[in-house]
Parts: sequence; C-alpha cells; structure tokens
Amino acid sequence: MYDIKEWRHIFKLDPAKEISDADLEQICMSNTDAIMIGGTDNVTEDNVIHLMSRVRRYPLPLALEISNLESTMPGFDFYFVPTVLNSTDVTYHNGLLHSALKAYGHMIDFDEMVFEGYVVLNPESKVATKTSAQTTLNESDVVAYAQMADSFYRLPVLYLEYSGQYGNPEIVRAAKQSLSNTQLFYGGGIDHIDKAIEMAQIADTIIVGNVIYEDIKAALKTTKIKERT
Ligand code: 1GP
Repeated sequence: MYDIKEWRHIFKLDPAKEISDADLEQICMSNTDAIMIGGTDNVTEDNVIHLMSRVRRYPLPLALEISNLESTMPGFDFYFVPTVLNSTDVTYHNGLLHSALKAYGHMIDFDEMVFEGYVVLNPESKVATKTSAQTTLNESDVVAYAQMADSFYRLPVLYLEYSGQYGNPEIVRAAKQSLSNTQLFYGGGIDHIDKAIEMAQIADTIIVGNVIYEDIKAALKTTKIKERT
C-alpha cells in the first residue's frame, strides 16, 4: 500500500481544466509521487469521473481532494478532506464533513481518508473567497495554526495553501519548525525548479498545480527536486 509520508511531490490536476492526452501522460509518467484531483470551481461528478478514468491508466497513487459532495465517488486510493482552519465559515471547518458523514458514514473506509488542516494564505485566490478565509496572517498566526494542527487536532497533514501565488519561505519554515508529527504540504506558485527546490527544502511535500496548464516543461522539471534536495 502507498505511504503518503513518503510523498515529496504531488501534481494537482483541476478537473475543470482541459489537459491533452500527451501532457497527461508526461505528468503521470514523471517522477512525481502522486496525482491529486481537486479544484475550487466547477468540480462536477462528470469531470471528476472523466479525469479519474484517464489517470487510472497509469501506475501511480491517485487521490481526490474533496471540494463538494456531488463530485465525491469511489475509485480513488485516498481522499483528502480539507478543514480550513482560517475560514470564518463553519461549513469549511466541519459542516461539509458532517453532511458527508450523515449521508455516507456507514460506507466510508476510514483508512483511505486523510484529514488536512488547510491554512489559506493568498487573499486573491478562489479558495480564499469561497471559504471566507481570514488571510491576513503573520508568522505567529501561522505558527499557532501549525501547533493547533499538530499538538491539538493531531492532523496528519497541514497544508499551507498559497494557490496561484508563491509563498513566503520564512512563514513556511516557521510552520515546519512547529510541527512534530504532522506532515507539511506546501502549494502555490511553483512554476520553476528553483522555487520547487526552495520549498521542498522546507516543507515535507510540495504540490504543483497551475503551471501544468501554463508551461508543461517547467511543470515536469519540478519533479527534479528528488535529485536536488
Ligand atoms: C493549488 O496548492 C495548489 O491548490 C497548487 O498551487 O496552482 O499555484 O501551483 P498552484
């Protein structure tokens, strides 16, 4: 079975975006550790099932990051369930999860579930708007969330989500230093191998998204962190 603790690099594919078969093949045959399917807007049952079936041709772990109940389905190796720690809307702390458990709790394989503490840090991102996240956070705010995730909630993963923007390495480092058991995911604005290396030297796992759709060669190069960090 796959061990997410060993994952250093993840490509995140947005089911609402188009990707050619040739680009998808290069992504799935690259040196990444896993594919995560997830997005904020227009994530539907149809586009998730379509992308899942295309990625399933390749021999690497596949995870769904749950954005809504309608597009959640069997067939993935893992389900990443976000709880947005800096959301001001209880829906994104545990409201969606509560609805999901009411509907499907009797049939869930909890070994496949990974509860992710999210801290949304880019105020311009769709996820910040959707979750009404309080993004004006300094280093000590983020450190407090890291302690909350690690020492109180004991979450397996803390995800610093700068989606669409390259983050502040000092803030990421401060969060990392506050974690003992929780795995640190960093995502946002990695569009060059140098940025991938910088964040991979701090976080346990980096997530690469947008650049897949903008510059496939640069995206593929980010997997070289394995040789370079
Ligand atoms: C988005 O964290 C991921 O959820 C990756 O961010 O799309 O900016 O690479 P980018």
